[in-house]
Amino acid sequence: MDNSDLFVCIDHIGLAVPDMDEALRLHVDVMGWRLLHREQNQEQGVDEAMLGTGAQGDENAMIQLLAPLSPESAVGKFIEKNGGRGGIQHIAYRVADMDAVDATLRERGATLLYPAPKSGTGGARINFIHPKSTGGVLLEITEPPAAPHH
Ligand code: MC0
Repeated sequence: MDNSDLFVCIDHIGLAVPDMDEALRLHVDVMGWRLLHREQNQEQGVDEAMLGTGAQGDENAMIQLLAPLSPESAVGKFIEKNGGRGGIQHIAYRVADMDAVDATLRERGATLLYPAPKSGTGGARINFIHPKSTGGVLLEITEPPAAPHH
């Protein structure tokens, strides 16, 4: 794959939040972001809210609020390690062809977490690159469903 075909844009920034209601008050009522989508993803152990702003064109990055469904979930552990506070849990890069990008990244030595993509927001196909192989930032790769949710 050519490098220019690898990532389309930054799809979203995932913020771990200890309390979803409080986080929505801050981001929607104070900051003026719009709620685009709500979902619970049991497999990932998250209650999530996708937020958009401005014209929210196709390649505008979104904010994803992630509240843990249990303390043992990835987001629950992240918050615990962070002294009970929220923070940037991951950055998600959008791709158009998950299978091709997955294969290219593996060829180049990246450590993908899942052997095959799992289900993400609105039916997206997602995988992650472990923070230990990215200089400390958890990276998500996401291929949105054919009809995006915003
Ligand atoms: C852990 N570490 C992180 C991190 N989580 N560093 C940066 N960002 C994070 N989010 C660091 C720890 O501080 C520790 O560093 C080391 O990684 C521990 O790695 P580990 O032993 O493998 O352990 P865990 O248990 O902390 O797990 C980390 C791991 C996990 C990335 C494997 O969070 C995971 O499986 N994440 C993928 C799934 C996920 O995050 N789901 C939630 C979003 P030291 O230096 O102390 O060793 S779901 C989502 O986003 C969906 C719905 C969507 O967008 O569609």
